[in-house]
Amino acid sequence: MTEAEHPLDQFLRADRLPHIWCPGCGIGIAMRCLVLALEELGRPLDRVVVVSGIGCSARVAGYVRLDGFHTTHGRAIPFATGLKLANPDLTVIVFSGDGDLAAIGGNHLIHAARRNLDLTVICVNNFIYGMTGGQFGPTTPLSARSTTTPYGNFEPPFNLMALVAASGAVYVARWTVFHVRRLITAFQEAIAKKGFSFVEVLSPCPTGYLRRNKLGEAVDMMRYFKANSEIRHGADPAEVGIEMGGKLILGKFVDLERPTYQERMRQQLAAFFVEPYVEKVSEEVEAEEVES
Ligand SMILES: Cc1ncc(C[n+]2csc(CCOP(=O)(O)OP(=O)(O)O)c2C)c(N)n1
Ligand code: SF4
Repeated sequence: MTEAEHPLDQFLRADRLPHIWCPGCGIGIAMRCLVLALEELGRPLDRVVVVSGIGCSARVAGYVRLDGFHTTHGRAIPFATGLKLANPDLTVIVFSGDGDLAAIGGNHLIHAARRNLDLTVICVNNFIYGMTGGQFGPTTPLSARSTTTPYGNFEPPFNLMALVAASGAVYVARWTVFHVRRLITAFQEAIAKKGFSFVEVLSPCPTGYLRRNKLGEAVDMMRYFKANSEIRHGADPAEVGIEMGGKLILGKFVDLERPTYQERMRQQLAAFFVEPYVEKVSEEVEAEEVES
């Protein structure tokens, strides 16, 4: 098979390859799951946008052959919000790291969930700041070593599932890069979901996390994911925190309906303004396009 015949050619910017990821890094698996999810969903690709912040995970926005914004550190969600509000017909996917989304970008994360913006956020959680050399962050488990916690982390980490669920997300799920089929399905469900959906993807960072914690190679982490995962759909998000060396609770924890930011905005403004000051719902736009 030549390079030109690669089955994912349609989805990848070959001119941006080779990628920057270390051998054994899990981000590429997560990216592959995303493009397979998009392929199976069959959404028109010219209406799908991937937005990222900065980090190893964030590189995905530049590698996929879709409209993409590789934005500033922590600010993927504000850029994505602007895109969605300006063009409600777009499918807007944020793909970034745990540090980007939950540390510097943590405020944007909780408020996007509270507003129930119609976005899908895919968060690669490798428990560390990979790109900048393995500093600890808000998802680093207690006692884990990093370049900035050489004697072990003593800051309690965020349980991202509880954080986004409590903030108002309507779809909340966690898988690992070992569970590829489940991950593809979760991405499809999250993308199809109207409102704020969040998928946490546990992934090995052999360079910044595994080595420093003497956890072996990437394949050892995959074995760990396989042996220590328990699928518990519908589990209370507050009960699925991650501990160093502990059991990983995976599954779909939240899947509910509530009005999106734009639905509430339309409803509220329609009482005061007339078109074109009130945004049209996409079915109306499509109906007009067909008529004209
Ligand atoms: C405003 C700003 N602060 C800090 C940085 C440095 N920086 C770049 S990526 C990064 C963290 C990346 O970690 P994460 O989001 O977990 O992604 P990973 O590299 O692990 O995939 C940091 C702190 C930056 N680029 N901009
Ligand atoms: S530093 Fe870690 S997260 Fe970054 S590419 Fe290497 S293995 Fe992946």
